[in-house]
Amino acid sequence: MGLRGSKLPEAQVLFLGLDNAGKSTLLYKLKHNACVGTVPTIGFNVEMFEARKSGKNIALTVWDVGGQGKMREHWKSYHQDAAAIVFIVDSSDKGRLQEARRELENTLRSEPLQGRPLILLANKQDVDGALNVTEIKDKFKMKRICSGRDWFVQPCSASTGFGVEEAFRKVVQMVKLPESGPMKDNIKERVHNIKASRRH
Ligand code: G3D
Ligand code: MG
Repeated sequence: MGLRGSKLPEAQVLFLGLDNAGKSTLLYKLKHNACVGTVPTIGFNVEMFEARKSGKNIALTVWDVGGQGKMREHWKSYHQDAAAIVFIVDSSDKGRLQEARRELENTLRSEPLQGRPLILLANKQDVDGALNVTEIKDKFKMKRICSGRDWFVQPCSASTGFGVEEAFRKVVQMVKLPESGPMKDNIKERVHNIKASRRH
């Protein structure tokens, strides 16, 4: 079952990337078409989306997992269930591109994520001097690090909305639905457990 008890075929999508890349801004732009003021994510944000794939309605649960301290111990379980990875890059922050690339490479090495599609979002395209898609592909050595999986680089701006719809459509197109319909894992229960463990 999904967050709202949906019986639709469901897949989980992970938003990853360095802090300040724009993950939370993008999540809320997608969900509410609004620019909400974000604060650094402590823990996680999660939203449910419905979409159409191959003529069927599906549900996507999108996890925007904060990078801080205690949450890291939960990352493995997010990797286990992720049907697609969306890695968000601040294309205007040249000083942190190498750090972002290393983070992406580490993510792609994770055993449960082998073969899962990757959509890399070259975010903050509205900022003067932001690297374009060709430059990002080159800097991240995408062909080399993504061999063995489907991948795509989409330019976008979570602030202005440029490229955001296209990014979502690409995720829907590339995500692989789990074979046996709704996930066994009860997401509501997992959210509850994670919240409970954060209180301790
Ligand atoms: P994170 O969730 O990846 O850590 P946030 O990142 O979504 O919290 O965004 C970090 C900062 O980047 C926010 O600015 C946010 O407004 C800004 N941002 C996100 N996407 C874009 C974009 O496409 N263009 C521009 N120009 N800014 C963006 P503040 O100032 O609130 O810290
Ligand atoms: Mg955040």
